Amino acid sequence: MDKHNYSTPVSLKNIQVTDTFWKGEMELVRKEVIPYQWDALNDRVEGAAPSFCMHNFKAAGKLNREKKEKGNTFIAPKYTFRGFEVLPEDPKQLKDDEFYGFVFQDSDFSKWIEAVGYSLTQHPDPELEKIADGAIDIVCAAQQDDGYLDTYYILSGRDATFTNLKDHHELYCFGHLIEGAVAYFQATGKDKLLKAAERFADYVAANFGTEEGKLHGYPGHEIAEMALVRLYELTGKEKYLNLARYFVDERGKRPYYFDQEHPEEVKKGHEDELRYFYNQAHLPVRKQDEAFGHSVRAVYLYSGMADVARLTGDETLYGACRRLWDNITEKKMYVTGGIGSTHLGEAFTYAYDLPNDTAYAETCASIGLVFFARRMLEIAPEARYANVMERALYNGVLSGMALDGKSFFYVNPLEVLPEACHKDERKFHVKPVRQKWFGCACCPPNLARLLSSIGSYAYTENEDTLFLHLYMGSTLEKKIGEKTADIRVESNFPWEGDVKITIRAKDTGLKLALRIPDWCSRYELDGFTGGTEEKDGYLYLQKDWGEEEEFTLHFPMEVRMIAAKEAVREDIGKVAVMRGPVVYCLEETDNGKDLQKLLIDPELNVTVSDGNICGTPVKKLTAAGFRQLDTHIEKESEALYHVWKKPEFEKAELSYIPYYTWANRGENEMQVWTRVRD
Ligand code: FUB
Ligand code: ZN
Repeated sequence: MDKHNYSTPVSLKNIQVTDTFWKGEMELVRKEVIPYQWDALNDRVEGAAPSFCMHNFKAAGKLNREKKEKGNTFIAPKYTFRGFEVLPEDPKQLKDDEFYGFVFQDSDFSKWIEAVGYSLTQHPDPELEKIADGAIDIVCAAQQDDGYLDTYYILSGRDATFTNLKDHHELYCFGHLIEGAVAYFQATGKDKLLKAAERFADYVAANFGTEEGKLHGYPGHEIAEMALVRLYELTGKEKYLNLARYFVDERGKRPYYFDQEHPEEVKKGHEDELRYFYNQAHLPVRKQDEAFGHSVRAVYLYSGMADVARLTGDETLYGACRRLWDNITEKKMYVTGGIGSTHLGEAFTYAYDLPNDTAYAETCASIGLVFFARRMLEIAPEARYANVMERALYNGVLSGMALDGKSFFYVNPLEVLPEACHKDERKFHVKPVRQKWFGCACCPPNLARLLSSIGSYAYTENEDTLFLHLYMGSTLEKKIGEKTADIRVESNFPWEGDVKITIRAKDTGLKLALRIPDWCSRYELDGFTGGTEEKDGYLYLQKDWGEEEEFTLHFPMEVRMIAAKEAVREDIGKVAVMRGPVVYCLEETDNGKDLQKLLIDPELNVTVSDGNICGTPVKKLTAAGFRQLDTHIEKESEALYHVWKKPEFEKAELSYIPYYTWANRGENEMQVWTRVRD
């Protein structure tokens, strides 16, 4: 793929994020989320759904010890499942040799340790490191002599290992373990967990592949693909890349591997190509051009495909990634960067099906979209990827966490009527307030690992070029040959559109590629004296740098009314309001009840003001608008229907707040899409 322009994320060790916005999020993760999640993993959070995560590792470690002391006396317990969850008979009396919780509970630890690793690169913290080392000891004690490390099967019987790849998440937990281990090693240089992950990877590599005698399966929930690529990039061991490539290549081939595991699925009579779309295993990946099935699984797979395409130069695979990217972002993505519009299967549906009040838009899915975007950028710096990355980050991702970092959304609707969440079964998945924790707690630790590594999404680099995909205050070091360039970015994104860049890069030949956001119709570059060129939404700057130089970019943050394509039935006649990359919404607290009665003035008469939500500074918007009055029908005032009359309106001021800050002031109505008065 010579025609591409590869780059890789800048190591977090070479970036310090300094701005109030993202540094604030990282500090929340460090001070609130990481300690809170450690308590949650140990089931110490009063009133929160139990995790059982560390319990399971301890139980598996105990079994290991006993096996060594007394020989193998283990009898596999019989578990009672609810879905993929094992519940204790008495939650207050856990048995110290039994597994509880979802089959993928191990991954909660892995995501937590990954977040800890990233956080330590920005803020050394010996106390936290000590807790993390202790947790790693507990996890590693559970590892089997052959390298296997998944507590569900260790505790329920190893003879069943790899017998339900489709549903039981062994390879998902495996992938997360690698991600956590790599991050912790990169942050601390400590390799205990990394070695454990490698031993597990060696075990998986010895068991999977096209060779006779090996299993020809692949993960039911993807992530191992991109994790193995990370392990390969760290260790240089080809076998990990080969395993990632094998998982990508094998997926969806006929006869379906999952048919052997699940003959009952064949008997259900699904047409072949409908059978495994939930797992993106309905077709070989290179033949896929529409995003289907479970949305988190999908974007994790596409991220792994992009990684493999980048490292192997596989153009056909890259072509599939591009088609899938276009399909998602042109047909199946909310204005917030949310994806996966139905709770049934937490999945994508059909083109333009983007209901607002029953939306699923799982936080993890937007996070996965960010992963996919960054990987596409690593192949080719085209601003369309970074634009979506930014959209998802400031909206569908951040909405997943309360402003105090203490509660979380799994589902991110674009319209909420609290009564419906309580009384309408179709909307039970939509919560009107964030939850402390979840039995299936995939989203909170996923947020923690993304937010604490945000710098590696903002910047990628190749030999001589630094790509600025997102603007955030930070300082960076970039090596160019034997020389080092220092770059300082000062910005008050997303509230102000000015970005000041200071460069100390004399004799380095440093080039900069600055993304021009899709939300600004014009921009200005002040104080730069060298050569400039625009390509694929990036402004390339090149010059012989002096000792220290500074210049400024101005991206005007205009307020815009955004309309959806008419094919999106739910949004026709309505607009979402955006300022810069931030999507805004109306909340009942500021606008009264019955938000459906509000209309915005098409002239967009709007003022921007400084405000705060629960102490967090934000820009608020006030737009001229109207409230539709109830139609007055004499004698029939309680009638549900009446003969249509020209509606009447009164003037109203619409108070908008950033979407990601909604539901921080108690339970109330919210809406993103608002009607426009003709
Ligand atoms: O299956 C593991 C995780 O739980 C998925 O990634 C989430 O969507 C949730 O289903
Ligand atoms: Zn999730």
